[in-house]
Amino acid sequence: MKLYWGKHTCAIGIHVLLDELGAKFDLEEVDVLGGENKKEPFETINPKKKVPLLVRDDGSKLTEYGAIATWLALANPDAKLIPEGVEDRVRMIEIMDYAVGTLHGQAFGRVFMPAKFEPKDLLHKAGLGQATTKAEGLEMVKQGFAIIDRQLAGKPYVGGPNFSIGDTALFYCERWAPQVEVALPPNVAAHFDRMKARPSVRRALEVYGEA
Ligand SMILES: N[C@@H](CCC(=O)N[C@@H](CS)C(=O)NCC(=O)O)C(=O)O
Repeated sequence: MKLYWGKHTCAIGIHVLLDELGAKFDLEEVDVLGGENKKEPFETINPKKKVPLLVRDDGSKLTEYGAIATWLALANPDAKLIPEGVEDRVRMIEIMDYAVGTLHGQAFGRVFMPAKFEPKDLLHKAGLGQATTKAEGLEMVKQGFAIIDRQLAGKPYVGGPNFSIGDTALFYCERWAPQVEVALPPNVAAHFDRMKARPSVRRALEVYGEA
């Protein structure tokens, strides 16, 4: 398998899962900050122009965080990366979807790439565009973590007692919080510490230059 990744990106969560599984995988770095994802050859490799992209051993490509994580879990059932109980499972999916779609896609997206969320007319003309969008994004980041904090009350991992694929989605969002100077609320901060104590996370952070 080959994982296309970028230094500051959510691909780190998939890296953690591959490591947890003891999978053999190659890494192909894409300079996302430098815009390499929007140029050839990557834009032909993944027309979505995003990482993570997982190329599986049969050569097929898989995109979207939740799909890649779910496939890794289903293809390796012994690792039990999806909670078994129905309630734990749906709670895990609830947080994973929220982390990927809202916290990442909507909130951090506004902070890191405000131009993508702006009407290209009035705000720009008034010189208010990026600052307004970033401030809105930061507020959404704080609200998002506050919601997850309540959902994490009394449980160590997003799916209950055990680590699962959903934890890696929350982890990659937690990793961005210090970069935007947002303090994590207590249950989320404890989850982040728990994640950073995992050998798989420590090894991934080394690759991402943050150990
Ligand atoms: N919906 C995608 C989102 C992936 C995504 O937004 N990746 C970011 C890095 S964290 C990216 O490649 N961004 C490049 C860009 O938007 O130009 C998923 O779930 O995998």
